[in-house]
Amino acid sequence: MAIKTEMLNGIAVVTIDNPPVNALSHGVRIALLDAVQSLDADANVAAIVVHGAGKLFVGGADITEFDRPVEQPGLPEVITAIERAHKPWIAAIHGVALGGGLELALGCHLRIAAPGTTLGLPEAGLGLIPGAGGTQRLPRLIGVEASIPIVTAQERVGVDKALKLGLIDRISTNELITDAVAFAHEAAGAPLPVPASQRAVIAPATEVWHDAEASTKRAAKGAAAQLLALGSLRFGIENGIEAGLANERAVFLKARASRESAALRYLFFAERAAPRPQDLRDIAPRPLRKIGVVGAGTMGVGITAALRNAHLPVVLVERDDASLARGFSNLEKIFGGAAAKGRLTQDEAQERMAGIEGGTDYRALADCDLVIEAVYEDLAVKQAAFAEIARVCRPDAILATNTSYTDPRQISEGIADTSRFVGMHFFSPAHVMKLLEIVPLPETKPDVLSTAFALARKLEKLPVRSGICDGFIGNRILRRYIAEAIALLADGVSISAIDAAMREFGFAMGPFEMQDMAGLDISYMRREAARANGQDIPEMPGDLLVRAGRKGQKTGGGWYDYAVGDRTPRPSDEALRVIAPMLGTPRDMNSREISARLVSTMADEGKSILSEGIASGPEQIDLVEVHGYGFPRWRGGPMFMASGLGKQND
Ligand code: T1G
Repeated sequence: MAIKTEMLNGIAVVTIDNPPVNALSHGVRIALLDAVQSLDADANVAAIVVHGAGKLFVGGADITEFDRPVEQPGLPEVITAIERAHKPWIAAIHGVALGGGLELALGCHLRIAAPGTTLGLPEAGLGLIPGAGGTQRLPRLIGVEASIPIVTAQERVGVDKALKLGLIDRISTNELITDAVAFAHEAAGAPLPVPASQRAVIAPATEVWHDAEASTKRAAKGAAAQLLALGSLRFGIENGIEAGLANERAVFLKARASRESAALRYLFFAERAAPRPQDLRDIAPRPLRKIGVVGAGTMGVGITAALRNAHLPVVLVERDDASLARGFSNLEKIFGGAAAKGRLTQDEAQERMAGIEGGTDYRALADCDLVIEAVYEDLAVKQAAFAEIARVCRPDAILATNTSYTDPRQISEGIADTSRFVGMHFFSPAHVMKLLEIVPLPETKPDVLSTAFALARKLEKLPVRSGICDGFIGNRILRRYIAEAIALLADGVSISAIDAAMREFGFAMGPFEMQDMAGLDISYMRREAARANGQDIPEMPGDLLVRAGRKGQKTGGGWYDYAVGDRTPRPSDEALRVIAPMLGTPRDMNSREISARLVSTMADEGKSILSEGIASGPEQIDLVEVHGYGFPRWRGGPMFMASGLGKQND
């Protein structure tokens, strides 16, 4: 049953019970509307408390319904019925009240929340706007300026701020339902509060709207929903509640059918499925009590910080004291920085460091359950590290290599039992980036793989399984993307036009700016090593640039020139001179044509990755692109775009 009602001496307590997040599905809406009508007519009912079963109030409308036409009654109808009831409805909120959940609470006459509750309108994150009164009731309850960040930037509000704003009327001090029933008794004996929708609201000065529009546009980076939500809020303030509600619903329904919303809902579900692959759900992971990290360079430090943020004890091993000391100093900077920003208390920062046992003797790894090798990306160095690691670790310890493209089969060659071996490609900075490519060997045991995914969950990472190929999923697509950008140069399109087109598409930077930031010499050295190994790798403009000493930002110039201490890319005559033999006759190409060509190239490589079984589904590739390579989230990813999903609505 989606809701149940029980009587507590004259107060009807309505419990929404629709696991896992009490989403306001069609069944819940029907039951709620029935309850409003029947409880209003029941002479024994003085007031009503509505709350959510389980760990939260209501997580929102039911997103799984959004690919189908709206089934009546819609949420606005339910909320309006509550608001027009003759008896007071009190929302008793705990955990979260999000989206339609907060809108439901706004339709109630009063709101009481348990400590620790957060309230928000995250619809824009799904390419939507609040569609059941959120952009209209909220400003009439807490004012326009306080509403803007909640409606457009998905700002979550805690109970203290909510009380101060007037978003809630009380904070529960004991047991939430007991306090809510007492509150309901008080309300039953008093005149009905003026519903939020009927309250007067002061229109802000015009510059408030202009400033909000400018900042929302900047933050949206090309996505539409945030600005639509702001527009809906403003329309209702300037045209009154009835027109405002009607306009909001119309804008919501259009957004609900948009390609942007289809893309963001696609990612929402893909992100939640990724950490629990179907084929591993019944395979128990091994216990992880202590993790070893070998290498205290950038990656080893980032991985150690991520492990400590998950409260896992770490043994950090380096080859010598100086390198180890550098690693510890960098870890102190990470946690000290988090404490300075208030993300950690000083005690938490100290606890992070206290959980790291440092050493230069591999024998310190002896009782680790899993060891992550994070030494220099060189096959011989990695193999040497594993020779030591395998010698000192327990035979049941899982051995993992952090590698961004080296074949884990080669890295594990010297190990007797490779069934316990797995590749784990962390993205730098490893304590910040959520993406983790997990690369099993053919012989990796299922419970080893299940443990790698369990570790990813514990680190709150987004794990994507990759088969073995050069560059796995992300770097393989990146290499193809860069090659196509260089092909555009040969077609005569300019470096800056290509980068500008990809920024306009929604990337933070274009392919050439990005190479200058990463450094051109890393991929150059890989090409040179492959050439030395007899591979036929054609000359590339990047080779010419590196040989001319133009390695990117770090040398003051690569594809672009950079002034000292300034990362602003400036077109470079010197670079053009160096790569002149590889440039085509200058020609124009419009930015949409440039981005279409580069994104379709990414999708083509993705199709090959799928056909080779390197990735299990297109959504895996899109998760890699969105979470590891800056693909604009509101476009869903190259595979989503190539699929044409949601295209019919644009
Ligand atoms: N609808 C349907 N399913 C949902 C859902 C929702 N709103 N929210 C979560 N799920 C599923 C999710 O797919 C997963 O499924 C399971 O619940 C647990 O999710 C009209 C239009 C509420 C903070 O955007 O932020 O209201 O993988 O792992 O970590 O104006 O879920 O187990 O099969 O995230 O405890 C607005 C989205 C909707 C909130 C709980 N609401 N959800 O976090 O669990 S649009 C949102 C969340 C709307 C109105 C508009 C989180 C959570 P499975 P989980 P969690």
